[in-house]
Amino acid sequence: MQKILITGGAGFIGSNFVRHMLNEYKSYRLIVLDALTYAGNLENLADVWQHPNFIFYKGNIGDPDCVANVVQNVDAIVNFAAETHVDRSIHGAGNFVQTDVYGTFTLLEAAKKYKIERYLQISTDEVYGSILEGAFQETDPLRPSSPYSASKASGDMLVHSYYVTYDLPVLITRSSNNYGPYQYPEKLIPLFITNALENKPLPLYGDGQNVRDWIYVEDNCKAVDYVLHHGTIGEVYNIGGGNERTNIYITKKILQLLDKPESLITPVKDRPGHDRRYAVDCSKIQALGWKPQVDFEEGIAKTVHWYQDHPQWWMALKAKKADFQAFYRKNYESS
Ligand code: NAD
Ligand code: TDX
Repeated sequence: MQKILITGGAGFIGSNFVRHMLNEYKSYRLIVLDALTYAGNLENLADVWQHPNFIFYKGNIGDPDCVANVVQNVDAIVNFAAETHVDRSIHGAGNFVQTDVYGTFTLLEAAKKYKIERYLQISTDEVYGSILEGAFQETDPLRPSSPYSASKASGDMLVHSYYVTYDLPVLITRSSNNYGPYQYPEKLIPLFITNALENKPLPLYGDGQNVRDWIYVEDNCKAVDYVLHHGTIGEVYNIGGGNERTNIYITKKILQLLDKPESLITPVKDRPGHDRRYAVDCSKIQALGWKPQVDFEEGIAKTVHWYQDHPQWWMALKAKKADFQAFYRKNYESS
């Protein structure tokens, strides 16, 4: 496995994964295919752009000709490309079905035709739905709540079907909430850090008691690398950070790290279908030898500092009317 296609490599986790792989494997060639939607940003790849083992193609994973052109020259595919924001899926699910389901299908067809050595689908803990106590195992049924998680679950099922029907060498990872550098400032942690830096309200949904398990993005990248190289074909691997926190805890932590007042916290109408808690049992990947290394208190402090140190990166994104401001108004100011 020398040439790896990374779809969605201009997004948050994908760009961190590219950096991780170039550092880790000196002989691999990494080919990024990314449609550069509002969430894709070439600035995320600026430091690897000139790397001799890196190539970028702009293109849509739902375009069969474009996908075939790229896939015929690679050994493995890691599919990060997706529409990823739950709130956007609530306002309109079409792009989610198009990319997370049809785009996955297009990649699978090309992987089958060109006899790819490994196809790794990046999925999410959200496909299992909410769990009030305990943690989901990989064999548990999928009960997605949002159009986003339903699209991701559909992608997972297609991937599994290509393994069963065509013997395609697939793997799936389902990780919990990532945080860290280069996350688009619509997600909880970067939105709240950047709003606080701008002395703007932090719009907290509902009672703020929803729980997520946070994983530092580099820990997830190492886990994906681990599964790509050591996972058993046909299997699913949960990836969690072991850091369950309520949203109100995270909000107060960010304000404390930035020395900003709690009066910025602004309760807003709850997200429709808001999952109360996510939790995944990670014993399967831990048995392979992976475990998360970044403790939440350390990771959140590093993340806050990164956003403090890169105002030009996030201010440019938040200044875009069509991509950021129009969605922000629709999602928050109508509530
Ligand atoms: P992101 O929104 O930051 O990036 C997504 C990337 O995919 C962008 O670069 C975008 O341009 C690209 N893209 C979107 N549609 C495309 C298309 N049709 N063709 C080609 N490229 C396209 O997302 P992220 O947070 O980095 O998530 C990456 C993957 O990890 C997704 O599959 C997501 O479901 C999964 N995931 C994310 C998290 C999280 O907390 N962020 C947790 C679990 C799983
Ligand atoms: O403004 C907000 N206010 C708020 O209270 C936002 C954006 C979020 N929240 C809450 C909703 C969730 O309980 O914070 C929590 C985290 O929200 P998001 O950052 O939107 O993440 P989540 O909905 O948990 O989904 C994320 O994790 C799993 C990613 O967006 C997905 O791509 C991933 O699959």
